[in-house]
Amino acid sequence: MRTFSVPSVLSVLSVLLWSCSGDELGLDGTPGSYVVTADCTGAETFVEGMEVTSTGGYIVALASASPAPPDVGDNTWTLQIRTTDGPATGLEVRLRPWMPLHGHGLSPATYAGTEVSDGTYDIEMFDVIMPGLWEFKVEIGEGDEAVFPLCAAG
Ligand SMILES: [Cu+2]
Repeated sequence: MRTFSVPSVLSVLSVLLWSCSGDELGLDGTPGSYVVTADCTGAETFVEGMEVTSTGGYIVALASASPAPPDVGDNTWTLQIRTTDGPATGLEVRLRPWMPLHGHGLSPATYAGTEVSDGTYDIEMFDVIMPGLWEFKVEIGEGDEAVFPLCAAG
């Protein structure tokens, strides 16, 4: 049986926790136990149906999210996209989650939207890997995006 000294285990944990910079570390009161605190500065409050206007002028509504609000783990979203004339059909839609504080996204980087009815797009399941502020970028075609900055509390 192998044994590990407490200091060596702690130093390995520290390296792991620090390897994704931007998290605040703090003792939770238990010796040798660390808590990663999610930094959600800049996030908007999640509201089902919340809307963002894309750079190209589409109105993108986050019609439903599971879980709600979005959180660490598997997430599924339904978007409703429209213009002032009505539902926007036939769009190429994908979601690109991005963690601005750490400069990384997910793997795979994007998640396709499938139009299930006029202007309604289901986003394939995506797995949010860590807590904190995420910029959920809805990309429409090329060069048009709407960004939902939301907190994954973890
Ligand atoms: Cu990160």
